[in-house]
This record gives sequence, C-alpha cells and structure tokens, in this order.
Amino acid sequence: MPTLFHAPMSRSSGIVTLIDELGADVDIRQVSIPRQDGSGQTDPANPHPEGKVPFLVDGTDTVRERGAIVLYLTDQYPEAGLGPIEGSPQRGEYLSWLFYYQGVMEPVFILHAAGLSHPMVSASLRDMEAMLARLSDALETRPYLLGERYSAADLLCSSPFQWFSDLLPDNPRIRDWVARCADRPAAKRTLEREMAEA
Ligand SMILES: N[C@@H](CCC(=O)N[C@@H](CS)C(=O)NCC(=O)O)C(=O)O
Repeated sequence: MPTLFHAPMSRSSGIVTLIDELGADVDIRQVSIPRQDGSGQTDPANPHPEGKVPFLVDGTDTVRERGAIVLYLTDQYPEAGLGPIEGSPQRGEYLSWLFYYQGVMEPVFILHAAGLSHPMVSASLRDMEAMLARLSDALETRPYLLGERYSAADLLCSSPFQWFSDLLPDNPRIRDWVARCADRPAAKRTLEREMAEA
C-alpha cells in the first residue's frame, strides 16, 4: 500500500481529499514541516529529499509534486472517474491542467504573493491576470475545467483559492467554481478534521 507523508493544513491536505474522493488504499502518515509562522520543523521521518509534503512512497518508487501525485493516483483508480486515463478523450486537457498548475499557477501565485515581477518572468509565466483569464475562459460554458464533471484537475487548480481567499478575483465564474469544489463532501471532511485537530 502506498504511503502519503502529510502535514495537516498544508499543500498535502488536497491529496488527502483526493484519496478520500478516490476511495484509495493509502496509508497517511503525519509529519511536521517548518511553517511560515516559525512553528514546526523538518521531520526526519519524512523521506522527501527536501522534507516537504506531500510525498508519496509506493514500494521502491516515490512521487513528489502535487500534480504528479494527483496523476499517479487518478491513474491507479480509473473507476473513480476523477481523471481521464490514457486513450480517453480529454486526457490531453487533463494533463495540461495538472502541468499548468505546477508549471505556471503555483509560481505565479508565489510571485504575486511576494509582490515580485520581472519582464523575463512575465515573458514566460505571464501573470496573475493571464492565469485568471485562462481559468475564466475554461469555465465560461461549463461548471468544471473539463466540462460537466468534477475532476482532480479542479481539486488541484482550485486549491490555492480555498486556502487564500484574498486571491479570489471578483469573477463569478471563478468564485462559483471554487465554491463548488469546496462544497465536495470529501473536501469538507478534510477541512473539518484538520480544523478540529489544529
Ligand atoms: N511544489 C510542491 C510544493 C510542496 C511544498 O512546498 N510544500 C510545503 C507545505 S505547504 C512544505 O512542505 N514546506 C516545508 C518546507 O519547505 O520545508 C508541490 O506542489 O507539491
């Protein structure tokens, strides 16, 4: 059985929600991490090479970076219908959103929060406005990024807005989509459990 190294109220919380959504057989092991407020510390029990979470260990194999973990798990549980598998229509769109999250969205959020901009950065990653426009375009005629049905791409791409509500733009398409994703029973279960444990 794979093991997820997880720290509550962190980026690994979304993976806990995904495991719940998938009904996946994954052992969840809590570790500590250094937090922005100065609390916590790197946990020697966490095998991630930089002590980060999430980190998935499956036998002798390991998976780091949330997009990769999402893809690894949704491919293992195709019957859950949370990510189009190889050969299905929209596989390309699904992969694109997972990689867009990791390669563009996360860096853009961090640069935005740090108040940093540079012509070389915007030439490559564009900026918050362009990223929000991509989301808004995708949601123009449909409730979720891949269409009528919720997928793990929604879970991943909506997650920063769930944690940092000040990032939410004044755009009803994005706001409603984030609310729909947060309203999933699995997402509520993770939040309630982690708030209770905090
Ligand atoms: N790009 C990574 C980011 C992982 C990450 O930075 N996780 C934070 C928790 S929110 C962490 O483990 N921080 C502890 C540290 O930096 O030592 C991903 O998406 O998985």
